[in-house]
Formats: sequence, structure tokens, C-alpha cells
Amino acid sequence: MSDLKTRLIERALAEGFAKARITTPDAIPQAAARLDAFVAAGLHGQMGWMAERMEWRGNPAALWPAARSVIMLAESYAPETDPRAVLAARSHGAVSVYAQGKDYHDLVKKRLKRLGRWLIEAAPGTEIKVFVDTAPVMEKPLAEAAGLGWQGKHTNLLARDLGNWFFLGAIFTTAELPPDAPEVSHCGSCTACLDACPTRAFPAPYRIDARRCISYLTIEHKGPVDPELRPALGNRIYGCDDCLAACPWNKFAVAARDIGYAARVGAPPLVELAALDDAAFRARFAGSPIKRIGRDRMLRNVLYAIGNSGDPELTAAARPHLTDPDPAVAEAAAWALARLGAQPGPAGAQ
Ligand code: B12
Ligand code: SF4
Ligand code: SF4
Repeated sequence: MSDLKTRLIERALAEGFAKARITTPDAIPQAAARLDAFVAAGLHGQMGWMAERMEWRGNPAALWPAARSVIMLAESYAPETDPRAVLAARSHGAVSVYAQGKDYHDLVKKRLKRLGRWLIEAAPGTEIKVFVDTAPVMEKPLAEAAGLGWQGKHTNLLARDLGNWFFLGAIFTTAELPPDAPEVSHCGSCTACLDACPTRAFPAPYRIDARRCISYLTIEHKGPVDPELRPALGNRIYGCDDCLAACPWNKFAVAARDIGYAARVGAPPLVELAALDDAAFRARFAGSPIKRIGRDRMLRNVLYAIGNSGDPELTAAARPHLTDPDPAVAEAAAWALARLGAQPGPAGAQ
């Protein structure tokens, strides 16, 4: 291993990353065709940005032709307890583990930038670009090519020494660093993640139909959710962890090192969330990735959860929203009341 690479990996771990591996920008020749097939089949739903800049997304070498190496990094956000426990508390909202603390884009990016600055100092003349989620970069296939882990049947990256609970970050650099060997799948005959999915979002192993995924439906999807899928949302109001949590490799998960990921959102009572106006929503979720979806989409999700709660006391929290200016919110309120067996009478009625 080159001296620079050894020191870089050591530095990455010292910064707080759980694992670091190297690949090259041309290491994922299969990705473009798979991305094309995904988009051509419409599996990305309303995420129109996935169909843009596909020549870069499918081919990291084209994104920045001067790049010679890609440093792939894993950052643990492992929960301390099983996140599925909250699914039984049906009058509370279930928020997925990754959104419990501060926005990971900010935390990972800061660390990537620090590591990048170190690299520039260690190898003067080196240029870098850092990516976490927001750029047209396919982070999972790159991370697999770097040997960080493999894409499981649920399509996320997992590793034998990390389990499933980690984010990915990438540093593209002009520095020539010796690449690591790719990882291979260790899923074997296991199907636990596929069987765990409440909405059957996997048409086949290693393939996801985002349009059915609760993470997509609660975070990315605008407007009303297909009524057939709503009961399966349960009390999930932001993201979903079921396929990750089902994976047996989680016994090797390592603790999150950044206290920014510590659970601070918890499982808020639905009645409380239903009462938030725009300003209160923003104040409550400042610094959290949840803020991104805005009050209206959160309220839509909360109303579906109220409908699924089986708790007639929550009708009073849903009723005022029958006249909400956002049509998806108003319709969600009517759906919730109907599901709870209440009459959709005027606000204030019981
Ligand atoms: C779009 C997106 C979503 C979409 C679509 C999910 C998806 N799987 O594509 C939605 C909104 C549903 C989503 C949900 C989640 N996401 Co997301 N998402 C992304 C994003 C921005 C792009 C992913 C992408 O390119 N998808 C396009 C498809 C075509 O690519 P793919 O999933 O890699 O699909 C591959 C397989 O289909 C494979 N394939 C096809 N056939 C075959 C056959 C075989 C045999 C094999 C081996 C492979 C294979 O080839 C494709 C290309 O490699 C990435 C960030 C990034 N820039 O990469 C984060 C990212 C994937 N998300 C992340 C997270 C944490 C989540 C959630 C866990 C959040 C949550 N708790 O709610 C869920 C998990 C849901 C799931 N099971 O995937 C993390 C995952 C970290 C990790 N360890 O893998 C990422 C990497 C963000 C980050 N920087 O950390 N996400
Ligand atoms: S995140 Fe939830 S809904 Fe999405 S694929 Fe995984 S288990 Fe299914
Ligand atoms: S649950 Fe099983 S099939 Fe799914 S990713 Fe984990 S090992 Fe692979």
C-alpha cells in the first residue's frame, strides 16, 4: 500500500469515519445500463432529477475527467435499540433512524471536507471534489467497487464489519491512489429484507421499485399517496427502516461516533405533530433532514398515520385539516376520519 494511502485511511478513521476504501472513476461499467433500465421502467417515480445528467450519474469518469481515484467512506449512524419497536406505538409517529439527529448531509460533508483538506496538504497540487448524496454520483456501486461492502438484496450497501447502518460519502481526487479489491455479495440464500418490506417494494432481489418504498412515499412523493399503499405505511411518517433492520449482518454494526446522530426527534405524538403550523414545523425540525419535506407533506403523512392508528381520540386532531388549503392534506384528513369510522363533519364537530 502506498504511504499516502496508508496515512489517508488512518486519517479518515481518526476523523470519525468507520471505514475507507479506494476505487477508480471507471470501476462501475455496469452501472449506466442498470440506471437506464431503472429510469426507463419509471421505478424512480417523481424523482425526475434521477433522469437528468444520466451520462454523469452512470459514468463517474465523465463527471470529472481529471479524477484518478475515488475515496469511498462509510459513516455509522447505528441505533442503540431496534427501531422497529416504535411501530407498535400507533398514536406516535415513527421517524427512521437516519433522520433522528442532525442532517447527515451536513455532518458527512464537514468530515469529507476536513479529510480532503488533509489530502491536499499531504499531496500538494492534488485537487478534490466531495460528494454526499446531492450530486449525480452512484455512491453504492462505487462503494462496492472500492470494497467497502456490497449491495444487498435491498439494494443498500452493507458490510460484514459494519452491518447496514451507515451513510456513504465520496471524495474524487486527481491523486493516484492504489485501488482496493471490490467486495462480493454475502447475502447467500437469505431473503429477510425482501420479506420484511411492508409494501413489497422489491420486484426482484437487488431491484427496488421506489414508487412503492415508504421512504420515497413519505419523503419524496408529492401529492396524495395511492390509497392502496396507505394502510401499509402504519405510523411511519418519515422514512422506513424495515429492510435494513431485518438484516442479520447488523450484529456486526459499530456504534455511531458523531453525537449529532443521537436520537433527538424520537417518536412524537401524532396529536402534537398535527397541530404544527408552518412556523412551528420549521422551528421544531431546524437542523434536521425532516425540515426538507415541509409542513404540508409532513402533515399529509401524519394524517395517514392517524388514519392507521385505530385511535378514535385522534379524530379531533384530523378534523380541522378537512379544509386545509393543500388538497393532499385535506384529502388525507378525510381519509383518516373515514378510516377511523368518524363522520367527516365540520371542524370542531365530534
Ligand atoms: C434515490 C435514492 C433513494 C430512493 C431510491 C432508492 C434506491 N435504492 O435507489 C429512495 C427515496 C427510495 C431511497 C430510500 C432510502 N435511502 Co436513499 N438514496 C438515493 C440516492 C440519492 C441515489 C440512489 C440511486 O442511484 N438509485 C438508482 C438505482 C438504479 O441504483 P441502485 O439502488 O444502486 O440500484 C442498483 C441495483 O438495482 C443494482 N442491480 C440491478 N440488478 C442487479 C443484479 C445484481 C445481481 C446486483 C448485485 C445488483 C443489481 O444495480 C443498480 C446500480 O448499482 C443515494 C445517494 C447516491 N447519490 O447514491 C441515496 C442512498 C442510497 N440512500 C441511503 C439511505 C440511507 C436510504 C434509506 C435507508 C433511508 C430511510 N431509512 O428511509 C432508504 C432505503 C431504501 C432502500 N431499500 O433502498 C444511503 C444508503 C447508504 C448505504 N449504506 O447504502 C445513500 C447512499 C445516501 C448516502 N449518501 O448515504 N433512497
Ligand atoms: S425502506 Fe421500507 S418500504 Fe422501502 S424498501 Fe425498505 S422495507 Fe420496503
Ligand atoms: S437481509 Fe439478507 S438478503 Fe437482505 S441484505 Fe441482509 S443478508 Fe442480504
